[in-house]
Amino acid sequence: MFKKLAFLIVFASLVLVACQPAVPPATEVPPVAPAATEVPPAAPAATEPPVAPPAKVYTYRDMTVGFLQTGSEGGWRAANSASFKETSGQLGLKLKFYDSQNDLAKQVAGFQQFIQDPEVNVIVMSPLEVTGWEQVLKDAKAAGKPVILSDRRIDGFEDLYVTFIGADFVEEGRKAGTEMCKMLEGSANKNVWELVGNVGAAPAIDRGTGFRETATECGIVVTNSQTANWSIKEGKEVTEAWLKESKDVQGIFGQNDEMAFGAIEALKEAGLVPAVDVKIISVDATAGAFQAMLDGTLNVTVECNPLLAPQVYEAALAALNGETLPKWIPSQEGVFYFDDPNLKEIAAGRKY
Ligand code: GYE
Repeated sequence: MFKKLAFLIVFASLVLVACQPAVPPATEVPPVAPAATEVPPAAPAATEPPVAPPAKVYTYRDMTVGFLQTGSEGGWRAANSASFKETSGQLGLKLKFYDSQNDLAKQVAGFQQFIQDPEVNVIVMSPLEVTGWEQVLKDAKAAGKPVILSDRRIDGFEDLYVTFIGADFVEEGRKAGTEMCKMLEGSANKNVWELVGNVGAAPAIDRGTGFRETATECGIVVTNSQTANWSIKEGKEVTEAWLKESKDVQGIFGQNDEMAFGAIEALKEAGLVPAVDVKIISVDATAGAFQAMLDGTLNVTVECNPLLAPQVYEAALAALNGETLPKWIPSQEGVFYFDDPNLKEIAAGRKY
């Protein structure tokens, strides 16, 4: 009986299996491979450092620039400030513009303000003087805020700022010296008076160095040199004072256009003919200098380009994105002459 029963059970189960759909032998179905992107990365071997998430890629819209301007001392500075304000709008970045009113202590205070300001993520400065920046540069670095020097260099501490974008002031001075030599060729006396920018400023120091380098090669003697703080008024006053002492001057070197304009006024009032009796060279090549050349009262102007903002903002963005930049990005500049037959057209095409 038991045997019959056991036979029936085995026979029944064989029948049932046979009736089951044929199950392929279980092939190991790999787990549904998650979409390739879903394959979780193999956990890095314990030795590999965790992969840092990709760094934020900054755009101009992420940039808030704290800009420390020197002040508003003349045509060049006005064009430079306008370049920063207009270009920031075009690029869609936020600009915090600080006017240091040509006061070094105010400029340092503004710098500290931008270090503390949580919105500001990059600092741009046109340094009034070449020294006095060590502490604030160190503080900015500690705060993770890149610093870019615009227009004027400082002495040392290259490791504390990203780059300097601006002119070769020594070369500007050399150009002025070379041109003064040409104009005083054959002159019995070559006495030249120099109107200097604000004391301690890179362009004031370097233009003087460059001028002497080339001017002394043709026997020029700088018989008077004094600061006139980039201004027409002081340029006139200083020249008037010198003229009271002596009129034995064959050339005047104005380290910027405005001081040269002041000298022109003083010469006229002293009965001398500017650009004829006394040759005059300036630096900047602003619109006012072109007008003075067209009027025949200024002989030569050496260009110093104030439209630096596009290059500065480009460097600021690169710095925020961790790029390394050359320590100096020089601006391109020319020399312009009052006797250039195309002067009128050139003047008409100028942006500043
Ligand atoms: O020559 C002068 C201005 O820093 C290059 O500053 C600039 C100088 C410029 O006051 O006009």
